[in-house]
Amino acid sequence: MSYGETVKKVTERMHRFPLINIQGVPLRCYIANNWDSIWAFRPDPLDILIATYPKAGTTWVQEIVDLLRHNGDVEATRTAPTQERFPFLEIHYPPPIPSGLSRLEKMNPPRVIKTHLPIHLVPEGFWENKCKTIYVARNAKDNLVSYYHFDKMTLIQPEPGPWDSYIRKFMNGELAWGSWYHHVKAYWNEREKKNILYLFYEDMKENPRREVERIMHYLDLSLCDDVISRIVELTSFNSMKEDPMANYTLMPTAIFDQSISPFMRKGVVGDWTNYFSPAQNQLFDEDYKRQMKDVDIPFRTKI
Ligand code: PPS
Repeated sequence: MSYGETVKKVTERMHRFPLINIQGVPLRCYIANNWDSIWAFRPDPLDILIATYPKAGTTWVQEIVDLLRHNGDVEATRTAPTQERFPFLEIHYPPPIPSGLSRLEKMNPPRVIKTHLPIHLVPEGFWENKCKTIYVARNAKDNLVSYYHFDKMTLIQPEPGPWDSYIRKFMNGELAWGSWYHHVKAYWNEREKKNILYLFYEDMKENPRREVERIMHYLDLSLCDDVISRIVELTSFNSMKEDPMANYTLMPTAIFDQSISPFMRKGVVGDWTNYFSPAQNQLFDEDYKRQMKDVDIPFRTKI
């Protein structure tokens, strides 16, 4: 099939897919309908898992990990776009776009695997095989703003609807991949037992070098100072925004319409202040206290 024919076929089959609950978690129907094969996936002990609630900094950490594993050699990492280099465990699309599982089958370990699944839906093999797992969390308000823009431009996600109702859907755990609150809490509670490196987007913005070094140590790597500096530079927001291998511009527009909102949108901490009205902020804060009362995770909404 020619590229043009593939694009046409893809475009015809894409639409805003409904969500279906899997164990209380709303997932795109294509993921839910393939749930058994996702759950049965067995990773290799050398595979690395990058787990996040959507829009928390996945792509950024993927790029850092890839460069760390290749000693900062950009020629070795910029060989393919993000979605090809880092198989997305649970993703399924209408054919002919390959699923995460089919990409995984074609790659040899160690693979750097992306997931947005909450921890109770991550296939057991990751924990049995003691795979290294990096979790990135982002403060709820910025995460929500980023997700809102993403849902506008991702033409296979449910329609985000008006901003006010979107906030409520977020608070109620009704968005794809479910509750942000449950997600960040469950990984937090398991981080020591499962040896998960738990990172914060805000820490990465505040001091990227420190966080790159933390990732490096967690992966049992040791790179020289110059290479670390180079990786910090290559994974800055501005560098990645310009890099077609990292900015998702090679994703079909039938899936990501970046004319609506770019994937690499702003990349800042505190953008939520441009969106929440005082009343929305108060409602959100009161609900946040209720939902997060059983845990003390040091989230920051400004740096
Ligand atoms: S996804 O679709 O869930 O995989 O998205 P994800 O990569 O988790 O999150 C996208 C947001 O992360 C921002 N981003 C970055 N911020 C700072 N520095 C770097 N290098 C970087 N790379 C990606 C991206 O801009 C999205 O956030 P917003 O707030 O929408 O800009």
